[in-house]
Amino acid sequence: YPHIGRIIKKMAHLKEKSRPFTVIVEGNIGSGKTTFLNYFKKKKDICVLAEPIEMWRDCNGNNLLGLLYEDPKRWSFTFQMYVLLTMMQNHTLQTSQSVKLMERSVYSGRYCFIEKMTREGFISAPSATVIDEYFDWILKNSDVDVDLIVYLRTTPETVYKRMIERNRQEEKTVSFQYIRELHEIHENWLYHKTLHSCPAPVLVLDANLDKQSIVREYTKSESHIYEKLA
Ligand code: DGT
Repeated sequence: YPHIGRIIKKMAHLKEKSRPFTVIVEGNIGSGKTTFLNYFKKKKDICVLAEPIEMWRDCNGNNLLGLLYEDPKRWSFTFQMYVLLTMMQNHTLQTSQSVKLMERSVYSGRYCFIEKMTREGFISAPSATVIDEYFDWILKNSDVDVDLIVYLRTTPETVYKRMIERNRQEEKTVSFQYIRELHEIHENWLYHKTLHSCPAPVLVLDANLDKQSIVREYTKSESHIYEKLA
């Protein structure tokens, strides 16, 4: 039945075309992902999806982010499963706009945070297996494909200072060592490419700059994004 093969191919092609050009913005805690997203919010034809942090802070009245930092051993698994769900909701959200710009992704959930928590022993081996089964199922069965990763690259010192200054209640217990290790994981994943696989090409931006100069750095990503709007 060669014609069935042709129809399937055509459908796959149409499906491919109906997905917006999808960009995920990654980087350590405090690397400026929100500022980057806000810059693009003013642009036309871009669907900007911020990280669902407010959902993590209020899951039917429960502050999962707060619980996570209070008692990581007890709450990491619960928190990460919820992160994966809320990220999936952003990945699969339908939009008629040509570009979707997302803060973080199921990929950094798995490759950075779950990685870190498993290494720390906050997620036990059996629980990590459940997460991996779930994550693999997501990759195989849902459209979480991305076209470009913008990596906001920083030093751990810079982001630690920013995190202290912004004074988010839940992050009071986050140590410099935690930030440094998360930095190494991001570096190995997106810069040295020695950890896990990259789901798309990576554009690296210097995100150590202050608010005045950072916009110039952000504009470097515009040509990559705007050619998709043409
Ligand atoms: P920005 O705009 O670059 O300053 O971004 P942040 O720092 O607001 O956003 P992000 O995603 O780096 O971190 C928000 C908080 O949520 C932070 O305390 C780390 C935590 N977080 C984010 N994603 C995950 C995750 O998948 N697992 C864990 N354990 N924590 C996460």
